[in-house]
Amino acid sequence: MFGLMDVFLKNDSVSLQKDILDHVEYTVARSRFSFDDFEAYQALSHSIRDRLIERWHDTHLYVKKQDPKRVYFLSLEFLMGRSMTNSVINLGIRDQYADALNQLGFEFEVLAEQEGDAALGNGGLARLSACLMDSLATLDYPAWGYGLRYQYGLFRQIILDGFQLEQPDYWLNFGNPWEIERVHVSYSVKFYGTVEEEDLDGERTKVWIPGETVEAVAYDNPIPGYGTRSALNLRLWAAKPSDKYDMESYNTGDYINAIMNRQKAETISNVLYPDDRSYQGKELRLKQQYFFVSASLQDIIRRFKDNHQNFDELPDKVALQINDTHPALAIVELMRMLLDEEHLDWNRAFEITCKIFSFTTHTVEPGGLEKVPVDLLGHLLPRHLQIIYEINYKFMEELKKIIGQDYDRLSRMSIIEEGAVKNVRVANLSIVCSHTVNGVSKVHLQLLKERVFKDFCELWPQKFHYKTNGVTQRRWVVVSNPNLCSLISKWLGTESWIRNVDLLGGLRQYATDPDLQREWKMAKKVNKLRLAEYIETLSGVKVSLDAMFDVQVKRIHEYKRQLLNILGVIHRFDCIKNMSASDKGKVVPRVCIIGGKAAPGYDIAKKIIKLCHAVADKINNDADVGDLLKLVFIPDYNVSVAELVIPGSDLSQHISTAGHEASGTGSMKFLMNGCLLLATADGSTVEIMEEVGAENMFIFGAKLDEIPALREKGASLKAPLQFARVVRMVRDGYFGFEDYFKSLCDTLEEEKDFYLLGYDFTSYLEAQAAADRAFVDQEKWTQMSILSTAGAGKFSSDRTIEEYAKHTWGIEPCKCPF
Ligand code: 26M
Repeated sequence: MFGLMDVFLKNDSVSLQKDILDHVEYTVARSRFSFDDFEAYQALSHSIRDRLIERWHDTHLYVKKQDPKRVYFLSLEFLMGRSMTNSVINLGIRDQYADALNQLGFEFEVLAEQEGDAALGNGGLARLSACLMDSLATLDYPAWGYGLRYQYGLFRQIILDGFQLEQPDYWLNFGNPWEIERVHVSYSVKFYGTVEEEDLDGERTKVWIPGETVEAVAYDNPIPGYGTRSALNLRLWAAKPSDKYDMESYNTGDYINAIMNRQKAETISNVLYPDDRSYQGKELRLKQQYFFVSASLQDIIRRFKDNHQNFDELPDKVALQINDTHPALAIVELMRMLLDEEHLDWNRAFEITCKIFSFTTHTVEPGGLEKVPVDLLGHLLPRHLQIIYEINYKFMEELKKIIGQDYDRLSRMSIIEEGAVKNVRVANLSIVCSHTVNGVSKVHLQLLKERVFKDFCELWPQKFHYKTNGVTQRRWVVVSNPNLCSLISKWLGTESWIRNVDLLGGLRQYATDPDLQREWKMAKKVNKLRLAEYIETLSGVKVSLDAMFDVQVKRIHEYKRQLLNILGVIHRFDCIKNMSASDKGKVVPRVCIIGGKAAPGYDIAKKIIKLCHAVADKINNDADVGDLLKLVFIPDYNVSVAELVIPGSDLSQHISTAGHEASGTGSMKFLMNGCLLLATADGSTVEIMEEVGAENMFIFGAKLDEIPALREKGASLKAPLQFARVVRMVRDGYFGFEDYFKSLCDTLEEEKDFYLLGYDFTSYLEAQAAADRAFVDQEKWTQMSILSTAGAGKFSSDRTIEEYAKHTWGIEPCKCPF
């Protein structure tokens, strides 16, 4: 007889070595006596994957038996980054693997660099999904993630002569050992066609006769929790041609064309759309959304039906979270399944649906909300459009009873937008059919109430909440900053903070301890060295480790104000150029680092990238300036680049115009890594100030409640002379490309300066000067740095998930006992 422990894979160094060599020979099919780093990475990842699968099976069997209520997290985007280091850390076998590899003559860190970066998402929303999955697994919640398996992830950013070029990210080129293809888990997804009425047992029912069928095949990605055997599943769907329905085309004899047509099916999951409003209303995007939603719901309902017959129990077993409006068709699809396939009556179907769905919005501007042209939706999904109209009709009738004949308000709240082009307002649909709607920070909820969803918040105040975003300390400290990680554990006397991040607060008492300060500075230095080497290889710019590393990395957007940062750098450059030699001695040396992608069609954002390069060219080659100021652009910012950049930063900037960043999560990663924040009181920064204390940050800029009046004043707001001067330098061609930068400079004209760069410039420079003064006093700086990490506890996604679980989903942990 086997004992239970004997059936598990062994994790001692000798077993791991054998295991890796077996995978070299049988999985990678190379000789165990001769294989290179990449082959070693492949073998290693398969060995790790085996251990993931083991836990994942155990979790599934156990959860299936317990049959608790589960949450299904639906998102069109997940930014997972690399999996290998995260997996061995969460499995708790990193040291054993490092050891085994050393014996074989390899180094774990070197092999980890072989892995590509899974970038199936754009930015904040997508990385949040990944962090939430890590927390769900770590906290043993019964949960699944659902998404799309794009063959092309977010474009790779290449910089040529300072201009951004986009290149396809065919990330599956070298295989993906972290996924398991499930050819037998597949569902038919239907599109187009017509709706007809049929008699069913004497009742008239609607029947959708679809015109196209595509197969959705599951690819499973195990998500291991930390310090637990739980491993969750992230199921991503890929589109494949359907064999079932194209008999006819074969029979017509047009064999070649029939084959060619099959290829079209695969385009559905081919490419991730870059975040860009101009892609709204595109048929393929809508097809992606429905494809994803339909496959996921078929899977979820099949699982429910395994051991339940009565759909009234569905809300006790299933919670569906929709990540922004992108998966909102899930609501309509569930209605369709309950009505047309399960034959529930309307009221019962609608009541069940509303108990299941909850909706997170990540948007701050009413104009940014998703719309789908009615014609497009009716063409692609005729039955769904009928259901949407019916939901809206009933909603409007109810609403009239409550608010009377206020037609302006009724038309604002309608799910259908009337006009030259009729649109479905996807957010309105999501609000009407969800039991809970949440924003992603405290001020975001305020914006929802005052601006984005004013009418709905007044109608259903109890429906609206906020869940402040968080990030996982496993990825953002333990994986990416091992030096700081061991330092924290040493001083707290425990590693428990990795699962219970509130313990970080325990660092406060040592913030002025000279020993901790020394070790803290040393850890930062090592990380800065790593970053400096990276910068030098990328751009050839040598940077001094004594300089303050000042970093702004995030998607390029006008509201995020990378331009304010660059103008600040120009100002600093200008000051240094005009300084006496003795004053120069007092300048705090800076390395200004900017990185991020611009959406391919976002012209102004692309000009900001070019400006950054043009300014960098000038500054970095100026002998008067030398090491006092450097500007570098880090190309192709993604999760793995973030893992390198964030730990090596001294200062980080989060400088959106107040009221424009729903939350912001980058700031939280920097905070955990002991970087000081230079920020506006926007999004989650407001809550960071509550935790860390504004005295330990550099806060500047117009406040949220001042913005409307400032915009009103418009042209009468005089931007400071310093601002006019730096803008002039760009305009007059001091950095070249005069014509090209003209439209960028035009956005800063007084009456057009929507994001208030001119107004905020003075206080921005003051905040920068305060950062300089603080940096001179290294003891003070290090203390602030320690206090930043100590105050980061609230911003763990573990806290976020606990809040969702308790208040939104009503789910309990379900922990496998062995
Ligand atoms: C739109 C149209 C076509 C294709 C893609 C899109 C699209 C994709 C992603 C639009 C928006 C997308 O993401 C928005 C986003 O990332 N929002 C950010 O969400 C973070 C997590 O809540 C917040 O911290 C940020 O403040 C918010 O900007």
